[in-house]
Amino acid sequence: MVVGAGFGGMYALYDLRRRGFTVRVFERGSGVGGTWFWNRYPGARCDIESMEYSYSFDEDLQQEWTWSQRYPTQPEILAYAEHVADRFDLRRHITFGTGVGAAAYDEGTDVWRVTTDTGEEVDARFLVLATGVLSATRVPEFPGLERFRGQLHHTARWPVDGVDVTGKRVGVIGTGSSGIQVVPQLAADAARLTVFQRTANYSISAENDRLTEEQIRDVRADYPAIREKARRSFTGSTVPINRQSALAVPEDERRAQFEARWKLGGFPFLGSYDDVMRDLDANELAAEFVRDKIRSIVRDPAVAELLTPDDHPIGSKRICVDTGYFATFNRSNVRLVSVRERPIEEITETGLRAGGEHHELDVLVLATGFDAMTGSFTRIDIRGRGGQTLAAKWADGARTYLGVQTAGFPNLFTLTGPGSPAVLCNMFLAIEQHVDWVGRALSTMREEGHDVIEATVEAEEQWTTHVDEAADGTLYKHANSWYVGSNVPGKARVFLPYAGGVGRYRKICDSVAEDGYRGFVLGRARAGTPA
Ligand code: NA7
Repeated sequence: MVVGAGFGGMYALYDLRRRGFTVRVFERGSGVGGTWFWNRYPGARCDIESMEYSYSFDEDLQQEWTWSQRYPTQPEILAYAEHVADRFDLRRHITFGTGVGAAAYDEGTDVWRVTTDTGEEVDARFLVLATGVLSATRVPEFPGLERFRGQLHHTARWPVDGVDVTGKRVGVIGTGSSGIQVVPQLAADAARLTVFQRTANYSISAENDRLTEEQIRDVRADYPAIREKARRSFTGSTVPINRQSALAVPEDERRAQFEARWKLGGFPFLGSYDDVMRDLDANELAAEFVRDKIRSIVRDPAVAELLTPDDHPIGSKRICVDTGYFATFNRSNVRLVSVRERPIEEITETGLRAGGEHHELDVLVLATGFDAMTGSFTRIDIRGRGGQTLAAKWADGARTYLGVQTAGFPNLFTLTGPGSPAVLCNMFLAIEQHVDWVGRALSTMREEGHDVIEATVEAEEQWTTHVDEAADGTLYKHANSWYVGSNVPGKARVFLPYAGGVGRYRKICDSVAEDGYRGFVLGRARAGTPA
């Protein structure tokens, strides 16, 4: 059984089915696409380039699908998901509109007993959670939220029919990637837009453009090599990192380099120099360059100062990639309200009170993020050996072996789970690698007469230590962010993804498989395969 029909679940279905397994998928949405099914807010766009942010498993697919822009929009990515579902005839094995509420491992039969929120009970030998890394939405407990009589929308639950804000007074809480993308779009239509910012964020202009026929042709001609290079790389991307140190070059040269990368747009800015993501002094030079850009774009110096990040290294939170975000604050209908020193006090029937002032609102948009990387797993009542819940096991921080399994939960696979590179690389690459690994493991087990696989506690402990050490060499721990779970009150502060490099991670996973699944115990189930 596979839970979720986003890009992870779709490829798991495709791969496991072609290996001859009987697969059933449950998806709570009414269609495929996962993240891109739910995040329909205006301006939603991927921050990875389209020709890389796509499946590589089928050569005809990657040759025939044509992306229109460098950074794909949500509608285009969703259209791609739907195309893949049709092309590979995936829908007949997906039950839509059905979430999985609970799953319990029966130690007597080595079977997962799964209960859906429509009341169905299904047994499965293997349970693959493809529930997404940024899918469990987070709504802060603002006093009075339930009283609000206007329209209330989380960016990741945006209505399919859209929201008409023409002539309306709109408030946005949150200035992460979602807030930064939605703000310019809402500002264009709303009568008044008020942005409630707690933490100023770095954002790099996307410099998005339409892809030319020549660009598409060049990538297609070289696709296999480009994909392979990405798989073996550190970041999962083919964008070159300048191997010089930012500290080793004269100031004018450094400025020219930052300027060139700024013009290139998006993530490549962080690769301006080799040490931007590793050395605080080098990082500060890049950060100051971006702060200067903000000051030069935003006309009101007081607003510019509020928008200028000062409490974390650039890139230590997921960098934002925007289209016209900072310039939006030059519009006369847009106001920035800092809720850093004086937090949001309450939501009222007609708006929001912050800093002693009441803001009248017709529409309130929550761009307040997700319980990332673990929330979509722990929100399901998953019980492994001895009835232990996954939520309880991970209460002090997620512990996994390779991010793909956790001890005490046999035959349960967490696709792109905590302890795997996941969000630190192109998600398609992460998904394909995990699904291929799981599929190969199940095929090998079938050949060898095994049907139970479980990570050992020792392997899990070693891997968890390794994940923690890998993060120590980076700047990620210097920020409060969803990478470390600090955006969710009460969540253990643990750096969740594996920061040791995508290529290295792949090699480790391959060597574990080649070594007879080192760190896993393989065995025979106590009862036959469930029907
Ligand atoms: P993020 O990046 O987690 O951003 C959430 C935003 O919401 C962030 O600015 C938060 O401020 C703000 N927030 C959260 N709670 C509050 C309260 N109580 N008061 C005021 N402001 C609040 O989520 P996104 O959806 O934007 O992006 C998630 C990822 O999706 C992104 O990184 C990309 O990879 C795609 P804070 O920074 O915590 O002060």
